[in-house]
Amino acid sequence: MGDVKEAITISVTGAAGQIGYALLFRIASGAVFGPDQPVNLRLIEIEPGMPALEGVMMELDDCAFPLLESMHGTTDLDDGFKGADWALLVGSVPRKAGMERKDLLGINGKIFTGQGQAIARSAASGVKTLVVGNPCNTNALIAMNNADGVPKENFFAMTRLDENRAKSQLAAKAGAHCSEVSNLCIWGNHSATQYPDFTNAKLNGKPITEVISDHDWLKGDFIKTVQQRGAAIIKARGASSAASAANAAIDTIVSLTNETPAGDWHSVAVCSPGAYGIDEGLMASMPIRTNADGTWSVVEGVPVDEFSREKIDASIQELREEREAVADLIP
Ligand code: NAX
Repeated sequence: MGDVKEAITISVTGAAGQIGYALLFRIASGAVFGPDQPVNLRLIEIEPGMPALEGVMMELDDCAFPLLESMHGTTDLDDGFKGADWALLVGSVPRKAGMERKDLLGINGKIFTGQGQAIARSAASGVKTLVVGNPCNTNALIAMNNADGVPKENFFAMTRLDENRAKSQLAAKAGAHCSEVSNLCIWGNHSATQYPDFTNAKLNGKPITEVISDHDWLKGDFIKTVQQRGAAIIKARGASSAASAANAAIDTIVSLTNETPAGDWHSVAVCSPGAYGIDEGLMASMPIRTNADGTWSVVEGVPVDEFSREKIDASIQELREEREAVADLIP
């Protein structure tokens, strides 16, 4: 028998929700951290979610996953984040009819102050946090600023679902397979202002703008389709995207834990170091490379033309406004 790796601990909030249901089984199967990496799952829910979480844990038991070393369900944040190597913040309160975006920012913001503080107190040193629960960029901003002593570069918010959606749309238009599309960056906020940057995207190494001659489509329907894909899924399915969101969370973690292929990048919102005219400290999506040593860098020198600049600026302005709306939650 070869050396058995020590288990790593993954904490997941909102574990009994739709995304949790599509995510936990893949983590426990080895699809995220590798086929030889045992995992401990610490599953966090609010009180009303606990009965459903019991059921999910029963199903995890029933899978008899060889890599699932232990699991624990709890409503207590310190208990839930205890020793976490990764904190996946999926749970949040959905927007209800009549609720303003600002109300949602406030309600969810309060959740993320407490979670940021508990991560700082109880997680493993070196913990990495990926926020999926919406509004994910600003929730991540709040958690990051409340997690005293945890490096800001260890906080991320998910825009990978948008990247994957954009790649599929471009491939379909070009009559190609989505795996042939590279260098697709989502800029800005995970919201309707996000900018899927087709100007730098490539199909088998060739600029997509040379492969797809319908530039009106690229500038119009393509961007709109990606921005509004979430709403289209809700309309078709009667529920928001869950399996594709869980899949994108997995892609994000895999991309952040493996060196990025030469010349390519992936999209994830990070704490802006001030690159590309994006205010330092905002959680904004931009082109990211994971280095061989496991650190990440913003890809430098990605051309931003006038059309892109305008789109990026609009999304960054929205992020500034969101930060303003939750200023009292940021110490
Ligand atoms: P569900 O409503 O199915 O599940 C959410 C779960 O979170 C529930 O079980 C609830 O009890 C729990 N919860 C609520 N507040 C909590 C708290 N304070 N602590 C711990 N658990 C808590 O939603 P689901 O479809 O799983 O979506 C989860 C979040 O992902 C939503 O905020 C959603 O908007 C967001 N999404 C983000 C995406 C992205 O690309 N970043 C895409 C998919 C999704 O829309």
